[in-house]
Amino acid sequence: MKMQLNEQARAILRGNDRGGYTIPTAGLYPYQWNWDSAFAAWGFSTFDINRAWTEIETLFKAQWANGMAPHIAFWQPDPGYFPGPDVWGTATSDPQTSGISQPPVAAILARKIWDADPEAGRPRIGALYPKLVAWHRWWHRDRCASGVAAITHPWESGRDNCPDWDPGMKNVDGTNVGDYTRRDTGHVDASMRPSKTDYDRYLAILQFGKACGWDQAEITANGPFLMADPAMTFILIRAHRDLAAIGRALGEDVSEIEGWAAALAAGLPKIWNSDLGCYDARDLRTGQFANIMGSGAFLAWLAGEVDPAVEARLTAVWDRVAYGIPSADPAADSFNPRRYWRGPMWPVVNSLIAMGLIEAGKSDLAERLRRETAEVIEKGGFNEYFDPLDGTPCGGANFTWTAAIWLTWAGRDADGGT
Ligand code: 9WN
Repeated sequence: MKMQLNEQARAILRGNDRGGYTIPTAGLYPYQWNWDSAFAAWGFSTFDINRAWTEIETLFKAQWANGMAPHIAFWQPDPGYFPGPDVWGTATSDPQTSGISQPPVAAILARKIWDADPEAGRPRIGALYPKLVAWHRWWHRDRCASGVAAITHPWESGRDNCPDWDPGMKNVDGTNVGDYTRRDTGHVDASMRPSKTDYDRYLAILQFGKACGWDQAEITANGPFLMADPAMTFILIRAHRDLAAIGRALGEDVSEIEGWAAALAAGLPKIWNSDLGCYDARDLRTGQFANIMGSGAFLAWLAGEVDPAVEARLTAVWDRVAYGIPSADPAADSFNPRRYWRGPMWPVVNSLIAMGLIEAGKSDLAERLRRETAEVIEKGGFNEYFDPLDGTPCGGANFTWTAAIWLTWAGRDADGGT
């Protein structure tokens, strides 16, 4: 069965390959998405290292002059997705892109890909390095002024519909966005997707960015939504550290990157929610915390920021489900086990949490997470995400990042073998 699933996972990556970039899944997501592509590259690295590097190189062909690597690159027209390039209306042309970014996992995974074949990777990482540095500098300058990493749109977080964003979203006026036709609910059941009110607000935030010509200073100062994201902060701390390690190995001066990582780590008290006893999302306009434990808080391991008391609280949340890690605490009123990001478990997020667990020496927890993730895939297939209570596969099928993390992590034996 293992060999068959390995084969199937490779076939999904090949099948979603559109020539230099990989779509997340046909129909629902027909373009190149930023963090999906980094995971795709990691998956390809298990059987085609050249194709792995190409994936990241293609992503960075869409990089903006200000350093931002956009969340979507619209390489070819596709009427099956909304909002498409014209709705975003950015100044980019080849390719057109969205106007926000997504979690910067590229440096974390590029380092792993380089480790897999140092000789083949040397020229590829050498050429990518300045682009990664420019993107990380953009994060530091345009998203981290508060001390921690902020997002200007829920889609920027990658965990789009989490209850984490509810405090910020409730203050976004979505009543004047005009008529539009959603496409997502034509591909998957509406009960698994965000509500119409959410979509109106997503569009209102987008329209603000478009109206100011995607002026980053204007968006962060006056945009309708600005929230501190613990997950983004942990990912970025870890990504800065990995980028610094890459730079060091290339003989570069990495003091600027080390400074970014240290500044973020020093900023963490800003998102410490003492009532909840863990790091939490926070509305930077009002100061309000989201008061929710979920996969974002679990990513603290990735940055080495979990003490025993926090670990106990996090594992209590995990113990409330059969298949971890839930994107939101099942004890919270907002919990919904199947609606996108409001409770389901995402194998791809689990893979990042496990990376942190392994480095923290928590191999038993890491192995539990790997087994639970492998089990839902073995039973349900390579879906976008899963119900954490009963393991039901949800969202899109034949999903690139689920196939990728099967090959790199979930489908491997505890000792890392295939
Ligand atoms: C908006 C592609 C992307 C993921 C995100 C996930 C979902 C898009 C959408 O799909 O977001 O970016 O239209 O719902 O939330 O994490 O990158 O897989």
